[in-house]
Amino acid sequence: MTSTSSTSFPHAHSALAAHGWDEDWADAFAQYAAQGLLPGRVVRVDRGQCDVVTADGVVRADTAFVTPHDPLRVVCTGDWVAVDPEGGTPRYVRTYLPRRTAFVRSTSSKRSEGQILAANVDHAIVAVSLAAELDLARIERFLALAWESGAQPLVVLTKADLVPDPVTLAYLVQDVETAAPGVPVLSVSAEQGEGLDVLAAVVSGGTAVLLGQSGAGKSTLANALLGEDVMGVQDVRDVDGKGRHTTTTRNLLALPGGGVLIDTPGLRGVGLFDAGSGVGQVFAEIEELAEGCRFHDCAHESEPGCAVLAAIDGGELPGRRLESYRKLMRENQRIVAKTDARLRAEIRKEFKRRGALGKAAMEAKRGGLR
Ligand SMILES: Nc1nc2c(ncn2[C@@H]2O[C@H](COP(=O)(O)OP(=O)(O)OP(=O)(O)O)[C@@H](O)[C@H]2O)c(=O)[nH]1
Ligand SMILES: [Mg+2]
Ligand SMILES: [Zn+2]
Repeated sequence: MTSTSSTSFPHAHSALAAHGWDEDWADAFAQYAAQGLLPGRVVRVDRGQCDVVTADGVVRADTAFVTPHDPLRVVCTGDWVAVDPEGGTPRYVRTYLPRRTAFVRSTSSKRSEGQILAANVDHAIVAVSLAAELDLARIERFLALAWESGAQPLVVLTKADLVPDPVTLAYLVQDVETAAPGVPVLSVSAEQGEGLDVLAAVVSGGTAVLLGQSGAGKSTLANALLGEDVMGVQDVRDVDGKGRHTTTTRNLLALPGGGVLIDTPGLRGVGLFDAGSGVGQVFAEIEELAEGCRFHDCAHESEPGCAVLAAIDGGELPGRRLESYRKLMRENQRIVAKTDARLRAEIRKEFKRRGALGKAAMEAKRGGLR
């Protein structure tokens, strides 16, 4: 029988502590500890099963008991879970603890469904390769999801060794900064070890997730932070720097200097999923300016007294920012409307079903009286 004290903080095994276990998680887990279940953190998910790091080491566990229908309620990398204390392989995940943060994107533009990419993340690192031309709109999109997740975003410009001129590099960093208010922007070179100390300091506290396109250099960074080659890395093949999806699963790794890192497969695109407040944070300066518009529902198109347009005219706000803001806001509204429509349809169906049940029950009763 597992004693509950062995799973409660601060007596928890160092393997759990190294993976982010703290007093609050121990409190949230107390009810499951009382049932003799083991706490663990999901380090990888793979077709209905997952690897969970526990005080007894990594165990393989099946997720069948945990809500399989709602894609946002499936177990994902970074989750804290309760697993069976003993049994064969795989054991079972009985539940997961309420998430502190969750990085969610929409799976495709046709179906407004959310897909959860990582849970319980403190730092969302958007990795962007300096080997290709900067795409600020793409960075803004990633940042919207990052803010929405509840994590603190960070942009890491990788492969800085490919931009040998320091002045050019400084301009590139500045460009990204204008697209990322409130977000630290770092340039690093895993090749030359530059900027890695700063990044290591950021990720040494809490859990960080590496996001970005394939070939951005995420796994190379993960290896550099780990101090050993754990993640596979492959040469970028195409001339456009898009790479070829070397990493195929999301992997959670404990760092030697403290902190936890999740390396993810490259994302071709990230669709917004109910990320209205995230978009607002990415364009904080526009939302701030908008408070000075004459009309509170100003669309910043041609209205008189528009403070946003005035800022563009005055050269303080790049027109590109307003365009990008509009585009992401519109996209988000479409997704939200679609989700609402789907929810409404589901509720209607549920009412109909209940209505039918009620009618059947009434008829059965009448039949019984007859
Ligand atoms: N010059 C240079 N190349 C780098 C640097 N970091 C990574 N690369 C190269 O970029 C290519 C892709 O790196 P990966 O780390 O596999 O990229 P990834 O983001 O993990 O890619 P996916 O797993 O497909 O998402 C490899 O050829 C790396 O050697 C760097 O600092 N400088
Ligand atoms: Mg990779
Ligand atoms: Zn306006």
